Amino acid sequence: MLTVRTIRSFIKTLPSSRATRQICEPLFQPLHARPDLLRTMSASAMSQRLSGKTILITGASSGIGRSAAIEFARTSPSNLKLILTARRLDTLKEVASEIQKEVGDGVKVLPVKLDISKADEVRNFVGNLPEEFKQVDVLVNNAGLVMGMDKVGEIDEADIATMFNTNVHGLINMTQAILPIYKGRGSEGGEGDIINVGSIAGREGYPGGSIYCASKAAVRTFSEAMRKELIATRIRVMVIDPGQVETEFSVVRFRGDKAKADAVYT
Ligand code: 8X3
Repeated sequence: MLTVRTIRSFIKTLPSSRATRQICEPLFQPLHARPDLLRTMSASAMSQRLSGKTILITGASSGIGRSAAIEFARTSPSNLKLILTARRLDTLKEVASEIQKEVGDGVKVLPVKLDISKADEVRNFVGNLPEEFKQVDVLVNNAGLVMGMDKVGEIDEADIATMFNTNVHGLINMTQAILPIYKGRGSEGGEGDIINVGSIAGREGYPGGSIYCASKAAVRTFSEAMRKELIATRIRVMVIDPGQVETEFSVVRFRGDKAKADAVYT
């Protein structure tokens, strides 16, 4: 039998030239010493696992949502469906054509105008999807926002409603809209992935961020409870808690004041 040991013994019999060493040595390095190889192996495993899947990303017109859409497309460029939602349809269409330009027709992109803070829009969302996009496999609950830096006692009621309606109610409503699809799949109580975008702010509150922090804490505990409810199924619930990421997040927080927003990241 051809084993690593026999190959090694054979290599030892070769004249020890620099060229021989250069070719043979990398073959026997432990995997952790070969990040390039590891990257290639895991990229192709990921690509295989994503192949044929339908991925739904909310808040996909900018920031983390947009980048996630592009990365999914790059990872599985030959057989993937992406449903991208956001309030700005024009921007979504730009993201869609950017993806199509980069990876070609192997990725089918469906841009859908959706304000997840509006319960009725979310309620009608799945029913209005074209048949070929209805079998969602991965839901990325990314849409979320922050308004202002006001301290408790001075926070505008409308801002509280906007943040909770989007970050919490919207995420919960979208999850409830998609779960029946997952539960109807497979023989183990359901199958599918839910990736909720939380925040480091949901783990520790900061002054001027009380409502946003509370909304992200809600995402975290909602997800924890749901994960326990679904533990016996093949429905996986994940939460990602990013820290500061330079996106339109702060521009929205400061109501369009770009200078103030930029100052957050410097
Ligand atoms: C955003 C994190 O710290 O900018 O989710 O509020 S932070």
